[in-house]
Amino acid sequence: MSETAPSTVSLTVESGIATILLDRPPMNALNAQVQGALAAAAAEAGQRHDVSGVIVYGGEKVFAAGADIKEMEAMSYTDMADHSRSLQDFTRALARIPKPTVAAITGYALGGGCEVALACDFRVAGRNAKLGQPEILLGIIPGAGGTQRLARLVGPARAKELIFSGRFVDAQEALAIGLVDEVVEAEDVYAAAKARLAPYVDGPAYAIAAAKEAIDRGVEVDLETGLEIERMLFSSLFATKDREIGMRSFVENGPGNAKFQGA
Ligand code: DAK
Repeated sequence: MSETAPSTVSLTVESGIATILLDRPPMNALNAQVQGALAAAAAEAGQRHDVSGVIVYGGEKVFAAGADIKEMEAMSYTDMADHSRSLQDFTRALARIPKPTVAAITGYALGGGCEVALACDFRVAGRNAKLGQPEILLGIIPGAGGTQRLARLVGPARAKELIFSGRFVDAQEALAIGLVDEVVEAEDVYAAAKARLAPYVDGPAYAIAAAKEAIDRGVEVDLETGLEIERMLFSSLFATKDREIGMRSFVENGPGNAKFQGA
């Protein structure tokens, strides 16, 4: 186990799964310090060889109610213009973790909090979850990927309705529109997120990373470019030990029995 320095964001690793825990009561508002610590924790989890998957969790009561409005209120246009690119880095750093990631959502996931969840591969929500992009009620729009990732996940019309209105979506509606992947009792959210990652621990890490990159880069580009990305990543896996192990195991023992090394 290890911990990053700032106490508002901790990184712990157990049995191949890293947990990035947000801990800034009462609402886990994402001030600049939390955003920076979150980006650092994501980078560390992405690099560590003892990590096969990552959970982002805000504890049993709340995921995160968004960027710290009290901090943002004091900012000028030039403050924001100077810092908005580096501010976006916290969701970018999460999205670029080359391993499966899950947002384990209890309570509110609003604004920047919803954007953190959108930057993960999967979202598990408690029945008490409320998700939304209420920035419009503050006279702004989502700034950490919400206009882009929400539209890609639930479609442009639904994303527009949610972002224009700023309304909150409960867990059942979120499941129905594909905003979350699973709904469980709030106290079971963390365990469900772990269960979702368990199949990938001891998996072929480079192949999983290649699949994630091919899909994430592919949805940004035209089909021909996406197919080329896939072709190159596919070929690159022939440099891995796990490709040899996987095919030899199939030939000798049939499908699904390979013991991968993550190499
Ligand atoms: N920031 C600061 N404080 C917050 C907060 C927030 N986002 N959310 C809640 N709090 C504080 C409240 O002010 C209150 O503080 P005290 O009065 O006790 O000092 C305390 O948390 C408890 O909140 P409430 O009393 O309001 O509790 P309720 O249960 O009645 O309501 C609520 C909970 C979450 C529904 C409500 O607090 C609420 O609507 N909060 C604001 C949600 C929101 O609007 N979120 C979006 C924020 S804007 C960017 C990157 C990211 C962003 C922008 C740019 N760049 C890269 C450029 C992101 C923007 C946002 O997320």
